[in-house]
Amino acid sequence: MPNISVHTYLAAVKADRKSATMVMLGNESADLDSMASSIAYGYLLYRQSPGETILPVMPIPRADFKLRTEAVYVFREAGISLDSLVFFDELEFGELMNADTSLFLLDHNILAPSLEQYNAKVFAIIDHHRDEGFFSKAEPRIIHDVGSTASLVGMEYHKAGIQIPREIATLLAGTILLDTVNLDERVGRVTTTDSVVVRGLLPLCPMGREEFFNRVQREKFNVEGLSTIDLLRKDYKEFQTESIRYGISSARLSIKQWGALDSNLSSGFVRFVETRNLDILLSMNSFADPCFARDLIVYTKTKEAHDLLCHRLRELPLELIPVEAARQLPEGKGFLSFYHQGNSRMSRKKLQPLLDLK
Ligand SMILES: [Mn+2]
Repeated sequence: MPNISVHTYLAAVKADRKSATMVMLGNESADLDSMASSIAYGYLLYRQSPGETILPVMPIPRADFKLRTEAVYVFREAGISLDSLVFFDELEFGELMNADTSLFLLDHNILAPSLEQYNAKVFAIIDHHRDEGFFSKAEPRIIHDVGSTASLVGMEYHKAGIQIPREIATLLAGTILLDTVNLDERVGRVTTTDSVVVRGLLPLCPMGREEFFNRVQREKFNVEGLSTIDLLRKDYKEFQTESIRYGISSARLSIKQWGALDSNLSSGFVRFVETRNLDILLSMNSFADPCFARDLIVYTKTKEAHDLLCHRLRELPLELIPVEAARQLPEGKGFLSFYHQGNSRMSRKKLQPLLDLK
């Protein structure tokens, strides 16, 4: 089997993207795990079937990539050229999904509402979110509760007996260290799989574990030059129930830092909610103070929804402590509440299924 470099692979598949036979897609928040896992798994499949056109698609517009500051950093360390990548706004996804294409879901196991029409295309899944029970015929269908999808992709290289190139090792290791907070047991995300995989990858990385983690982590929390809207859209997921459209942002700063950065942050919330036509917006804020900590901001359109949701949230094991009195925004603009979240283990991935919004 020829040993094609990652760069050659990405450039070739980009040039040939219109005839892609397999599309690697991460989740809509397009976090580092989604993007790194898509590239890494795409390359593994390409090494196994060099005749196929296996295209990783970055599930965000190219202009939004710069908001993923940790991804900008890890991709640079890995030597992945952004020119060799295909972003969501650079192709017609519907055209890509022709009769012969199969869709591989990385870092999610259910398609975003806007892509549900392609359900029949889903062919394989590698993920670490709660198993939603769909796509039972997917092959492989690997859904394990580990710290990072990147760890599961690393395991696939191992199973296939394919040596991991430096670029891929750097992508995967940077992701796993970030997702598991440097394999910290106290944060409650790391599993044996993550530790075993990352320890195998680190010798191929440009620096040691501590330094790599510290740098990725610093970039993750780098909010320099970002507006409130940028901070909200940086790592954002949207959900639709029968009657409610809601979004959950994962913002990388404390309420206090945010207030210092933007003295009028509530108007940023209102604009964000209005452009997306949301009923509810949660901002789950994570930051280092100096240890990993979380805040939570709750926005709803109506007072009734606000009371109901805040009551529900206080019943969940979030250990919420109000840091400011609930704030009514100008007439008709909604309601905001600010909390410190005592239970820092409660991430969006864990909270969202518990919200039970109807
Ligand atoms: Mn993930």
